[in-house]
Amino acid sequence: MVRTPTPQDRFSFGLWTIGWEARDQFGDATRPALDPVESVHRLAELGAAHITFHDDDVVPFGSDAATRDRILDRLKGALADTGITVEMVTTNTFTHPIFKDGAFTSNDRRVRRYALTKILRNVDLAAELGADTFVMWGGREGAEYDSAKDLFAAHERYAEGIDAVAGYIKDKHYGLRIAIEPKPNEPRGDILLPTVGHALALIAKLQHGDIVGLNPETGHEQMAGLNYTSGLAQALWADKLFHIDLNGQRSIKYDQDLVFGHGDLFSAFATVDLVENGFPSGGPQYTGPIHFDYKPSRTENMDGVWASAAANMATYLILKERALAFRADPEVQEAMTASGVYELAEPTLAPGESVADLLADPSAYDELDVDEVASRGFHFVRLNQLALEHALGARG
Ligand SMILES: [Mn+2]
Repeated sequence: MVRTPTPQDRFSFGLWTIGWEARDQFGDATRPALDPVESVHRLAELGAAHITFHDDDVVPFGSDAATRDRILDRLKGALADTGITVEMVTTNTFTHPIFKDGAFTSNDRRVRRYALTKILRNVDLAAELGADTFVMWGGREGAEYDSAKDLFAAHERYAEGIDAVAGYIKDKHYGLRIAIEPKPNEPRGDILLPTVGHALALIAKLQHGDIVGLNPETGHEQMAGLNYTSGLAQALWADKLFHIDLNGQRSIKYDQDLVFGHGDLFSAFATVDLVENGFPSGGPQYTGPIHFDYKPSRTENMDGVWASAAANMATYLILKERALAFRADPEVQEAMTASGVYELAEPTLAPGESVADLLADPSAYDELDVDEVASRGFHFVRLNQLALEHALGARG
């Protein structure tokens, strides 16, 4: 039996997910536009706790101030009626043709100034609505051709833009942190900050990097053939995992945005294991919203949209139950010990030991029986089979 989600599960959905009209590269919309107010009510009925949105998901691009206020008042009414809160806001700097060569990194300075203004105005809205996180996905920050960009200047402008927003957040004393969302390609041929690692490296050079972290998305890492859970782990290690976007992706191809678990299911189990159980020997753990950034497939009608939203939450709850059982199983703990999983937490040098001490220690090198040490089996396959059997519900 799958438990019914409750707000305590911290599930969150982008309004652009269920609201996607399913227009793609080759075909027209297959579904009608969805009123954000209806989305809030339906998500509340399904047991979600939060929504997130791009500015343009709620207020159409170019709306005048009176229209904007009227639309936002309706949304606030729905939030008050349901108890749903806004945990994250992000800015659309990719749909309108003005952004066709990027926002912060467009070759046209007028576009960069327009984009920065659009984002700063949206930061004000995010703060007003009580969001904790301001996501930046630079979907158009890139190029199709290597000759098109001065890539040194592009990184300078990208950093300048993020620092300008972070500095504004600090000046205004907003309770917001910025989370960069990496993606390797699509819609641009190549996108700047293509992976978690690239984004972490840029953050390290920022003036206001202390309030800038990551929003890694399952499919975005997997599109590059990378391990999503490993990306989350490095972001946690760096104290930079500010937000997550969960979905499904079946290997290296276009961005599928499937339901969570409908891509690489065993990888999804590992992701939930990390989020819910943390690292085997402790350390930082993700405690933020469980946010889904998926697209209901183009084949679905509105009934299918809501079924797919529920599927994300159901899959997460099933995997959570399995992951908790996996780690609680004494046989698994024994197998992890046999595999040396806990040994890795012990520093390589002893407390107070210097590199000179190590070099003078004959037991570390000259006297070490390397053949004996090399003969150790790590039994990782047995441990992985235990994980698989727990993931499939064949144990506990
Ligand atoms: Mn996303």
